[in-house]
Amino acid sequence: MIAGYGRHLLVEDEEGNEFKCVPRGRRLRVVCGDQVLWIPGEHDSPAIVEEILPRRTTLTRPDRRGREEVLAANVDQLLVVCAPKPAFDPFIIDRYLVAAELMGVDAAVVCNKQDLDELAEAQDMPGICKQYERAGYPVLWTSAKHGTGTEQIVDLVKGNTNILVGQSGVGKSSIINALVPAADVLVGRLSHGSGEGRHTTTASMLHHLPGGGDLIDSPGVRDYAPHLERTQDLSVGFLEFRQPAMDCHFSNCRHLEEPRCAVKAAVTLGQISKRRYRSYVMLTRRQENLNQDPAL
Ligand SMILES: Nc1nc2c(ncn2[C@@H]2O[C@H](COP(=O)(O)OP(=O)(O)OP(=O)(O)O)[C@@H](O)[C@H]2O)c(=O)[nH]1
Ligand SMILES: [Mg+2]
Ligand SMILES: [Zn+2]
Repeated sequence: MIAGYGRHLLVEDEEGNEFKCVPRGRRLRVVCGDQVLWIPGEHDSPAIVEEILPRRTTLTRPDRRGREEVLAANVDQLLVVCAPKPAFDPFIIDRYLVAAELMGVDAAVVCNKQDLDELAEAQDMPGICKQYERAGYPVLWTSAKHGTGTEQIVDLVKGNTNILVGQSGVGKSSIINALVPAADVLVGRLSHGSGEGRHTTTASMLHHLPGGGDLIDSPGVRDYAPHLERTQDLSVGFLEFRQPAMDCHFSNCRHLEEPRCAVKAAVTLGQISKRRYRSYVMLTRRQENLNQDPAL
């Protein structure tokens, strides 16, 4: 499935022909990236999606009632886009990276709008993004406006399915337009008052890149957290904790109040960023609160 607007789906067959489809029944929730079984419609009616094939990976978030909502399926890599404007928010990046680790897929950070570099320095964006590099993630510096740095994205996405995620207004759709000229996706200005994005993209859409690989444009968020299971070990979501965690005194150490914790020692020594550790603690508290309030 390459795009969906409510019950109106756009499905592509193996030859690349696109078909308008509707799902069979109300319960079938098809998402971008899904592989589906479908049958042609009779006369002028749309084709019908009968079944969703098993999903290799799912990108999720909790819905309003705290249940798992799938945002996209079968992606191999998350490209987390950030920018100096709208206001840089590294906690959102951290949470997408946790989602990638829990999904078992690759992730990279794309720092867009580098043509606005004087703002970037003011907001500590370069320093924080270099920490992601130290943690083990590829970090790309791009300007979708000038088309600079975007060729690194081409290399990174070759041969697999990727999704652009991040705050509204950071330039996800602009990156698509820079890489797929024929796409001509609508981009939106930031709002004058708040400087936030305006949620211009309202549905995910998959694009084929001329150089190979698929790239899904997704609607921007104000905040993001993956759907969490109560018992999940969230420290696996922080790549740079893994090595030191092997030296914790307790093998089931959660790196919170436990004595002789090698992760906390690495934070004290400056080998792990304090901000990333705080982010881990915040997400762990959120998981603990799930028992009291499933809507969190
Ligand atoms: N200066 C500058 N502006 C950019 C760059 N990339 C995008 N923009 C601008 O940022 C604004 C938002 O861009 P979009 O591509 O719509 O952002 P988005 O992430 O797709 O936003 P949503 O669809 O709301 O999630 C537009 O005014 C773009 O022209 C860039 O590299 N430099
Ligand atoms: Mg967009
Ligand atoms: Zn520990």
